[in-house]
Amino acid sequence: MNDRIDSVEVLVSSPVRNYVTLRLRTADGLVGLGDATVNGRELAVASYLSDHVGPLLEGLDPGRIEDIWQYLYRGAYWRRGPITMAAIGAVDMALWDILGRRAGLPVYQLLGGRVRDHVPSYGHAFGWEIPQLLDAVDIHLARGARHIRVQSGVPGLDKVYGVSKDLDYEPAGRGARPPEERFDPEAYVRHAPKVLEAVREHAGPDVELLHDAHHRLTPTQAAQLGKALEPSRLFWLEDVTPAEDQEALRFVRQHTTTPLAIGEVFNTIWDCQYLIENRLIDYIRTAVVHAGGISHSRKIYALAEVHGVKAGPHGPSDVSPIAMAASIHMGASVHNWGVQEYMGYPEKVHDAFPHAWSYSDGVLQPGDAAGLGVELDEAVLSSEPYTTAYLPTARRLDGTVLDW
Ligand code: KDG
Ligand code: MG
Repeated sequence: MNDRIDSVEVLVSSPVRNYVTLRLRTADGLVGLGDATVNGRELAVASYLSDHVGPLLEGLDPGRIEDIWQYLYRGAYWRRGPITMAAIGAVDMALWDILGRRAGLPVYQLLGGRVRDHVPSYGHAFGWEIPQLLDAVDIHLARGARHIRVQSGVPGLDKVYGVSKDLDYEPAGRGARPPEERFDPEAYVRHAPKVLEAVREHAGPDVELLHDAHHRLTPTQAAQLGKALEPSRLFWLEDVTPAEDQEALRFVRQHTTTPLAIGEVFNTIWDCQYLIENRLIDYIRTAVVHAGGISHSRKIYALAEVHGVKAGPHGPSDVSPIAMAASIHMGASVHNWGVQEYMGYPEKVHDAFPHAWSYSDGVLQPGDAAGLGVELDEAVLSSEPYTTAYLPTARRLDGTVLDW
């Protein structure tokens, strides 16, 4: 029996951007860290952890990882959803961290050991106009990237998902109300093929190109776009339609061979099950923090493996370096792995969460520190207080609400 959990702390702060961090301590002095960040809903998860989960953890055996997962999932009665599953995810990450620290082994070793020499990753290249985008692609190519996500502006629109006027892209806007964007799906569907064609022409045939449609097309528009992008031979086209309309992907599948990736807004295996079992996607995008942690993500990836679907976890800067660590440890040890999204972080975020994992030349390494290999520099972590920030909302040009 392992020593008991005797301290549960929820740290809400904003080193450059908002993060929610869970820290567990055991009576024999071990620490476990978990990420609980849900962009724009941080305080909801913080309360769920502080008010409803933390008190239940005190006195429990941290070695009973699966039992605690089941206890927090089934014992809550009300289940699933981004807030609940991020809270459970943070606890799960922290418990695997404690187990690794106790065993003196990196988490990937506890998960069965390495299956690859490095974890392939992709970063974000964006540009308002095509020449600017091609310059951004060149930067990624120069650093050895083999996978690059490309996003551009759309003529006639002043804001588009994934494109910012400066180098760092943080979609959440500070303030009491979400920023609002206007979007024209039809103009986007007309323009995107020209962009991807220009990038493929510029970058050559070998680099893997990814593109994110970000939930806002109809099934027919998604099918049209997928077909129009076939000459550009994408590695994946992401979130072509709102992920809850799962039958829509069957229609899209019938019209295009462009590989499809969906799932960053999913938070349990039951959200993913239909798409995976019917092979309506090629990559499942759940993030370890949002999908119940390492224990549950492993089950999602195992189901995906049976049906020829690969993992392509969500990894923007709103997934903290702790969750990034957990994802990289899984990327090192899960066979059916596609690619890890790695948007990168501002330097201060790396400083707030000193980590053993590393990025270079387009690939990630988990490092061999015990556990997840992440520590906290509390002075940096708490140097900026949390302030409300919301992801944008979107409307069509006529004012109709649209998925952002
Ligand atoms: O907080 C929301 C972002 O994580 C999301 O918009 C980023 O779609 C995204 C991606 O693929 O990284
Ligand atoms: Mg996305």
